[in-house]
Amino acid sequence: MKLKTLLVLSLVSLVGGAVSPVAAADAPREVVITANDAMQFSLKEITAAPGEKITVKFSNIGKLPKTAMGHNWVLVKPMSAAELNSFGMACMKAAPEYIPADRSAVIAHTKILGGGESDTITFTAPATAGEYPYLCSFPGHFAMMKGKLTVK
Ligand SMILES: [Cu+2]
Repeated sequence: MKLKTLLVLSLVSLVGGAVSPVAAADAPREVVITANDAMQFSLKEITAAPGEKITVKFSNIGKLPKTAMGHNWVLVKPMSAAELNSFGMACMKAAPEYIPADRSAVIAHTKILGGGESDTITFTAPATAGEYPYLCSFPGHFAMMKGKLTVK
């Protein structure tokens, strides 16, 4: 009898331990992304649930100034590689933040950051499942600095 009680208690504590504390429904999930002087994002793939609130904590961990090696994080609507290329070209002409005046394709973006700077943004993931590209739109970077947010 005592053993049985003990077993039940251990089971309860096991189950309790396996369940991590659930964040409040409205609290955004935090995603940390860094970029460096070698033009690399630390994260190339992010997965989100449709409509999930996400906070991106983006940091440029490089040493170079923003005029030489600025980085941002720009999330866009689903598009082909050719369209993404055109978007990147349009960004190049949009100094100093490198976000085109026509923002219809832009879902969310951070500021352009120099070495040691960071920016935090919160956005709502699209309600439609799909692959949403992200890139750094600083001139010459998007070929190397890109990734995707998969909504499913
Ligand atoms: Cu960059």
